[in-house]
Amino acid sequence: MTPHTHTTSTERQRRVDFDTLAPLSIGAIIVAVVAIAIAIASHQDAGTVASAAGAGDAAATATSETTKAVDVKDVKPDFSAKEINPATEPVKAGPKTFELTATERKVKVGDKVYDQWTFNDQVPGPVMRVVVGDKVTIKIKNAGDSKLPHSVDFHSSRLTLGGGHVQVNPGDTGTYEFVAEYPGVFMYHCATAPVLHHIGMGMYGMMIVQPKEGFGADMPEYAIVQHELYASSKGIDDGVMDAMAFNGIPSHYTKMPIKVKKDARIRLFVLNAGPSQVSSFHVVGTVFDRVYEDGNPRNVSYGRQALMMPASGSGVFEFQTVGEGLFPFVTHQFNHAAKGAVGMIIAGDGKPGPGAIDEAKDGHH
Ligand SMILES: [Cu+2]
Repeated sequence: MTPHTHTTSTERQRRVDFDTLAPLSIGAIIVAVVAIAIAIASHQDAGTVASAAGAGDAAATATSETTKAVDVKDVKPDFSAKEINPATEPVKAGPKTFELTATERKVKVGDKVYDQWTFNDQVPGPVMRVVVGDKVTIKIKNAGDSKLPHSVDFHSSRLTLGGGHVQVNPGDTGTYEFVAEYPGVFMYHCATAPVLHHIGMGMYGMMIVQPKEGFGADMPEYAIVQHELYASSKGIDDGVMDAMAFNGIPSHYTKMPIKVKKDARIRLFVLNAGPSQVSSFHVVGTVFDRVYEDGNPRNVSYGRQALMMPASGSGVFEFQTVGEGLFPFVTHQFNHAAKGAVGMIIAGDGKPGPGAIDEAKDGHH
């Protein structure tokens, strides 16, 4: 950092805040943040299972039996969890068709193997984006090697059971249509009984329904789904999660941060898929200029620090990352952040920079 001869109180505050970080490279800062998150998480995880495999069979029979933990070395995953690029962009109005394939897989997530039920082999399922008034066609396929029927309930629809009346057996397909009538950020999820287990195993995702006039000024947009990861059927029943995540992998965006320009204005679409916990979404180092509760611009509020999102609740968050530096995003229920519901936005070079503070001093702000 450039030495300053005169410092405003704001600037001093900022320099004090980052004094301990200043000598570190950005890489070291990220490593430190990750290390802190992991340290807290592993402290809290002490005594829990080493592997999460085995939830599937138990959940399939809808019993409350605790499945035995299996050492990760003994479980061969079908694949590693997909790293989800959170970037999303506006779409044009018009009919849209989405194909979802339900699968039941063993997925390596971090250093554990979870039994997961998925849409398109990813948890959360794909982000779908439409415009108010669009006719939406959903085509569901259930993989031939599935053991269970699956289905999809769209909260953005006004269909019976949200579309969950179409139950699809292994190897079969199903289809239905609806018109997206309300703008917002909506959950979709498997609606096959027991629904708690089908969601707890990973069958959910986000549909963004744009207002006809759009969400507002052009800015980078990112879609983030907060959710729980469970290691056993009993864990799902009792709401005792093994880990928490944004977009599938605990703490993933602390290792693969979202990078934006300095002073960036950005828009986040955030959904709490649950199935059983609430989210208190917050971005460290900023104040939300505007929040659209449930993603509907008519539910606007200003100057927010956090939004309470119930299970299946959501929000659109607009804010500025002032200057350069690190802007972690969390659920401010910090025991959940410690379990992996934490990510990182890096503005500019990631070092705490003069940014808008210098501009303010020069009278350009
Ligand atoms: Cu299902």
